[in-house]
Amino acid sequence: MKVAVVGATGLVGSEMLTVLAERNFPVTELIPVASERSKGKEIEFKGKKYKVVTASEAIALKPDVAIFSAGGGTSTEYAPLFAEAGITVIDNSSAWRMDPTKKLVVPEVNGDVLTADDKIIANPNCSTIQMVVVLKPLHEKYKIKRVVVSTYQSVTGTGVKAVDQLMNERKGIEGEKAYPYQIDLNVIPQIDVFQDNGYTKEEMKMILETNKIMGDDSIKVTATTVRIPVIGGHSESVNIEFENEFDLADVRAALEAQEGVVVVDNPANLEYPMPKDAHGKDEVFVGRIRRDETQDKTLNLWIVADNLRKGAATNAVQVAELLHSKGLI
Ligand code: A2P
Ligand code: 11C
Repeated sequence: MKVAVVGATGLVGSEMLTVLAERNFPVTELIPVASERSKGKEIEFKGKKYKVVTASEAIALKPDVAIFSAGGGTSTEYAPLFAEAGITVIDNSSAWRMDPTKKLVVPEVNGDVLTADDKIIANPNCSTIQMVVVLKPLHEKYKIKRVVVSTYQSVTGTGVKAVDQLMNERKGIEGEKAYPYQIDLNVIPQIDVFQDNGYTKEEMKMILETNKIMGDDSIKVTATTVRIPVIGGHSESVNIEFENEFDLADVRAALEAQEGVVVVDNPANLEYPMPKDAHGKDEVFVGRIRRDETQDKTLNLWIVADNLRKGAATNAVQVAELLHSKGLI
């Protein structure tokens, strides 16, 4: 399989290379793609060195699949050009997610929607992915009516500049700022830009993408997304109201049986998921599973995942694995 990674020099792109190697995706030739600035730079993959090329050059090299994480602008411009050249695109940007003609895929949740006609496939937002993997088995069993989610998101979701801001602030060094405020020793209740309804774009992504992936617009979702001075992953406090009554032991069993989910929930031993433990892992971790005692048929839980892994690179590579196993690439 000839695989192009568009944005290979970026934070998510380099994680994609790690995940492709770790999961032994059958890469016969890697085509690392970045901007004109990085052209010719060498990238090492599985002990071999590959030269970075531009997006136009990559099309001419005819990869079987191209995984994009180079920002919405690059995806909007180049994904259609790759697709027209017969190259299947898996796109990690938000450019195509809500396009009704494009599939938005988390393999464990709705991998069955993929067909041979899908040439540009969208990878959801990180905070959405880790939540829907957990919601899926619970929706099947008890039918979800409403979800109230608050997030605690890692600075890696913003990119290298934000990681540098946090580290510089920690060391007392002046530098470039990714956020309008100090992030170290602080919490910023804004992720992405504000919309007319008072919600941020990140909050609207969690709402709209969840409905699309779950294939059910009747699920009501409300979200507050928050940036915290953490690196290893995103955390989410999630309150879920069901149509039907549940049993806590059955909820736990359903989550334990869910592919891609690991239950870490043992309060007696102070065991619960934390971003420092999720860092570098492909799974979604869930804990603090308990009844909301203020309302019937309602559950509280805590979800943590590495946003650069399952929230981005791992999910994209899993989509590629699924396409490959279905013979679609
Ligand atoms: P470059 O390193 O040459 O700027 P991040 O998300 O960490 O900011 O990374 C963005 C990634 O997208 C980088 O690999 C960057 O390459 C790449 N990129 C930016 N613009 C383009 C473009 N026009 N074509 C291909 N890759 C691009
Ligand atoms: C964050 N969720 O943590 C964002 C990053 O739509 O893929 C990913 C944005 C996206 O800041």
